[in-house]
Amino acid sequence: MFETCEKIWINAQLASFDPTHAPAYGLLPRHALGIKHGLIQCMAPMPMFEKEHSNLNSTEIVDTQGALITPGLIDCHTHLIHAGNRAQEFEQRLLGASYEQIAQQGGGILSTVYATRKACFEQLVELAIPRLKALMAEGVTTIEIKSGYGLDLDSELNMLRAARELAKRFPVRISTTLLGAHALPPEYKNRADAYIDWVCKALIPAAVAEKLSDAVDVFCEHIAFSPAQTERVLQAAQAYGLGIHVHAEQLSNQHASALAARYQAWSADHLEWLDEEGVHAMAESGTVATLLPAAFYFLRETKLPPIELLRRYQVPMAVATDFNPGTAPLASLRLAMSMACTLFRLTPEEALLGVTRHAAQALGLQDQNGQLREGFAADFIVWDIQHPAELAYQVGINPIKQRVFAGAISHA
Ligand code: DI6
Ligand code: FE
Repeated sequence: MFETCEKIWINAQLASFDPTHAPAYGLLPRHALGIKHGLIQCMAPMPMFEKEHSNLNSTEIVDTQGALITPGLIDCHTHLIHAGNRAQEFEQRLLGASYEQIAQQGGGILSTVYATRKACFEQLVELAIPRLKALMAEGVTTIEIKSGYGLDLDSELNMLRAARELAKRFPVRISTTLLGAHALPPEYKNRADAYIDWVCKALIPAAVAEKLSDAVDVFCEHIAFSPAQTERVLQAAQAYGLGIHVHAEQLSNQHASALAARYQAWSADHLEWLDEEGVHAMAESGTVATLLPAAFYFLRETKLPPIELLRRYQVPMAVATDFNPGTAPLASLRLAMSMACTLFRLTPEEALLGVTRHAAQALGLQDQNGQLREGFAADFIVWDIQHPAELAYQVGINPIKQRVFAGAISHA
């Protein structure tokens, strides 16, 4: 079993998140984990490893001395690529303006659009690097990145190209999402249907032709796009075989989650205003509920997503940063996990599932990421902690011993 591995981590506690292992967190005490060709090749209890040990003289062995290993963390909803920042808007909101008021007056998302359109490809990449490094440093190995601050052909495609470029320059997996329907660009003022037409007939095909997007997203909201407009984008996404995410039920109940479920969306995201019908529809379609507690926190929202209903219907819950310059200037998935626990009352196990197995499912990667399992990607973190709950509990301490991406140690 172990003799063909390139490298073996031994004396580890594995928080596998594999649902076939019964105990909480899929915990496997005192195990060895071997990798080959960037994949997990073998996982077995230490006595089994010890039996084979004498035949392993050329294999590299890392003694973790009882450390905990989890899958690499997955941030399944970010707007990592953009220019500019909105600190002044943060200030305006604290002086009493609402997010909707600022958006209706032409600020909000559009102010980031103006800044992003001015930036060239290389600037977009450079601006994203510190954000990416912050996430990677705390154990993130897969990140979803959306467009949506370009809203014209060149700027949208440039955002996606910049996102793809990050995966070439850094040891990280990037899943890209075309969010052309994020806001109405000024050129299309009062012509939202014409803009949606253009998104479906020009923007999506162009992104597909360059293989720039893995999925499509829409901001379905009274300040953005209607359910009917959202549905047209989902139809186009489906026709091109792309994954689907929807920004749903963030500020009001538009029944966007049920709509997303009708299109077998990978995820519906935010969900503060989600109702039982929507939860039921998501359960039926296997759509992941991606919770974004940082946006809730920064907007000082009070309406909580229906966690109890999501549990009752067994809808998988993911947790992400939503890193963006408006509602979630937060480059810490660990803090998002803590917020999911303290603000939304997820258990630490739910929060961790939300950044591993369920986050992988939200990106259509459930067969290769988000679990420690033979045949899955060798993306994992060796932590200097005793119990996985510590990762949701403690903030501001980074207990990473090793970050392993596709089998290679990339941070020690
Ligand atoms: N909902 C959000 O929270 C972000 N996008 C969205 O549709 C906010 C984006 C921004 O304000 O820049
Ligand atoms: Fe978002």
